[in-house]
Amino acid sequence: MSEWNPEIFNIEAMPPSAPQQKIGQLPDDVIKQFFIDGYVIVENFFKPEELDPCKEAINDMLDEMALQFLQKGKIKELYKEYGFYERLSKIEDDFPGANIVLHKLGKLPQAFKDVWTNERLLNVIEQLIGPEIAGHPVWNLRTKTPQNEATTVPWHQDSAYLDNDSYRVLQPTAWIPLIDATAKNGCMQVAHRGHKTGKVATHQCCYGGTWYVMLEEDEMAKSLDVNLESDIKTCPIPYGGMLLLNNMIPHRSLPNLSKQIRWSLDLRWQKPSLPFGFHNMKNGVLMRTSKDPNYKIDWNEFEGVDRHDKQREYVKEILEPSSDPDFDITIQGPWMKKWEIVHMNQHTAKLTDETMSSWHGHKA
Ligand SMILES: O=C(O)CCC(=O)C(=O)O
Ligand SMILES: [Fe+2]
Repeated sequence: MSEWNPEIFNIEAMPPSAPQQKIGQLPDDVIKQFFIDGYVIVENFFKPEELDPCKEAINDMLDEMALQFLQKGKIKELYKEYGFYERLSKIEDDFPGANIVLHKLGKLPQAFKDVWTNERLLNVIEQLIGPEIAGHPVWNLRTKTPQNEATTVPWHQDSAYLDNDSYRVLQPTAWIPLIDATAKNGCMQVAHRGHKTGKVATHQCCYGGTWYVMLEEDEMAKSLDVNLESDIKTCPIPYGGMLLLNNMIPHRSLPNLSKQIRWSLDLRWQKPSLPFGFHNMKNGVLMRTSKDPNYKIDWNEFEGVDRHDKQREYVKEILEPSSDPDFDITIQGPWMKKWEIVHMNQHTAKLTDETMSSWHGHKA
């Protein structure tokens, strides 16, 4: 099988529509848009009572984290009165790595599970990948604080973070903001139809002072046939809506120029029988199967594996032990072995020239 499989990501991959629509399912033309354009915006999908618990869960995490930071002398006060949209920024003013600590927590509160396995949402995912559905090990809570390079994600295709097995697996993402996401507070941009070749273009590592891989615009134009003038689409999403992304679509998030935090969740799914592409470090979690209509999700194995620990282990031969492991504010992972390192920074600091040249002699 070749590395490039457009038919896995394009309209040929659309499952036949079922004779009867299930609750929450979207009209065929919306599903078609996902396969033809590589993304689709769905407004008014979630009720406030479905998303509000995520905000409460995050507030609880912030409470716990602030207390720990205060006890360790990292912050001056708890800043509780600042609330969901500003508190983390205040914490970061005292301790700039706070957003990274939170991003890495990897804690999956019940409220996030409830959204990820929401019946209407899984019914939509069924329209994209069919009735066998697993949650993908890579999911994120994004803590996009204002004016913060660390949370401004550059152009990339999600498969650039995964191993090459993922190049032949459709892995749709739901990007779900916990605030009205706008161009000003850093909503997403996509490269319209940039998934059509089914290719993963050459990425580089790492963007500015971050751990993110990046896809240069020239490369995106050349390899993925993206017209940089007409294909870049900004995707504002009001609270309650979501952006469904095909895993081959190039996307980025704009800088947050507002005063509030643009929180979001990104959740992924795929067929459970196919490789997850996460460098054999963590499997997905079965969420739905046509073989058992009463199937109950078992989270034990999934929750037993800390993705960020595994990612660090993968590159451990070149990492020095952290001096402050509770509050390590660097992120490393396999993608740093996969792409050329063009910027060194605190996340890549321990990757020596020698190690890098031996890795890139045998590119993944
Ligand atoms: O939320 C962001 O800023 C980036 C999200 C992203 O890259 C993704 O959901 O795959
Ligand atoms: Fe992404």
